[in-house]
Amino acid sequence: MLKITAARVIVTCPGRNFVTLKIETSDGVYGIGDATLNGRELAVASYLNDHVIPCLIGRDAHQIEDIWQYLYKGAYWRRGPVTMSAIAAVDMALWDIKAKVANLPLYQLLGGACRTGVMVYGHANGASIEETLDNAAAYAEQGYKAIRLQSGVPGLKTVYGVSKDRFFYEPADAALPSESVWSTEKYLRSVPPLFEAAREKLGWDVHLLHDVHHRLTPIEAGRLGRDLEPYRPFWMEDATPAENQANFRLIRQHTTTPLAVGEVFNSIWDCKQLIEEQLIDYIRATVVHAGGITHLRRVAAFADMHGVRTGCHGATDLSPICMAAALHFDLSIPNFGIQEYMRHTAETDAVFPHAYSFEDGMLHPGEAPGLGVDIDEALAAKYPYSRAYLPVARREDGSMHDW
Ligand code: KDG
Ligand code: MG
Repeated sequence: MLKITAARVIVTCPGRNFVTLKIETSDGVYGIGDATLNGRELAVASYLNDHVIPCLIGRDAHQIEDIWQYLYKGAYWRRGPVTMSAIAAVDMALWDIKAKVANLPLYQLLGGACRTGVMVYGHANGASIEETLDNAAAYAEQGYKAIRLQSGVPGLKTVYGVSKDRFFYEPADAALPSESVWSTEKYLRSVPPLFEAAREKLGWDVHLLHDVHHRLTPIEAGRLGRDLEPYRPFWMEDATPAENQANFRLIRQHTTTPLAVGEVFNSIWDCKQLIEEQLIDYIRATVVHAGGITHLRRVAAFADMHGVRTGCHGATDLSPICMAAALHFDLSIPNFGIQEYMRHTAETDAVFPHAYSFEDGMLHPGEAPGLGVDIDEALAAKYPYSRAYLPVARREDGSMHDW
């Protein structure tokens, strides 16, 4: 038995907040897991400290599935982002430990590599179409095979997905949520010209993606998807809020643009109908918010039966630990589609030294045993938690809009 002897939560803010769980074992091997839930970080830290860690001490670190079931079924209160992020952190740390004990990179324990690397997409954005496409051209020059395009909307001061920096994007930018004004009409007019200009400038050999960020109704999303069809986007993401999974039937009836959804999902039950009825093409649930590697593998296997591929969320609020976990997962499953890759800042990379690397539009998790990522606790301690929230959106008449 490999006994769990200690576990602790490390909260750090090297440019943005991250929550990390570190689990130690009787033979000295430790594992780490990401528990970051953007804007609700301390809720997960408390869930782990106050309710999970006391139940872990003394258990066998090798019993990953049993511990997952124990934390999921045993708590009585199932699902939800706080619970599932906490379970995910435990799960990642335990897989890290198991692979370190085996002296293998984690993907080998997950069945070995199905591909040579993981195709990623980068984020190009700008205040205008021209600026966005200059940015996209810079990504293409760096070897990216897939690029997400978000552009400022004429008539709106700020828009989701458009940052101040060319290569770093951090949407949680204020100690209390800032307010932005939203107009669906203005937005819908702005996206097709962006994609038309993108194909003219970038050609047809690069995948182009777009994130709607839940801002449209199903019929509006159907119209946008249809308008984008001539430019063959790789996907239209989060077209409409997905609490009501049946909403996607309406979008599907109106467009052949591939649909991706699920970065806010935390359970297979959030996407059961979407996958079963083949209402989507890519499932975006990710390791940290969807119950860890153990649960995400279940989601991927179910998706594979229905012709749905993965496209894991990979924004800056998912720590390098989650990125490493996602890459091992991506490399090992048959129905991988694409992986989002928003680069972290140099400060974040220094706190989380990692073995994964980017080359020619692809990421590879590297060959270090375990997840191949560590946390420099002394450095992490120099960056105390600093509350930061995503902005909220209101329509031009002042009413709240979907994020
Ligand atoms: O925490 C929220 C961000 O991760 C999200 O706004 C980023 O939509 C996003 C994306 O696709 O990366
Ligand atoms: Mg998104």
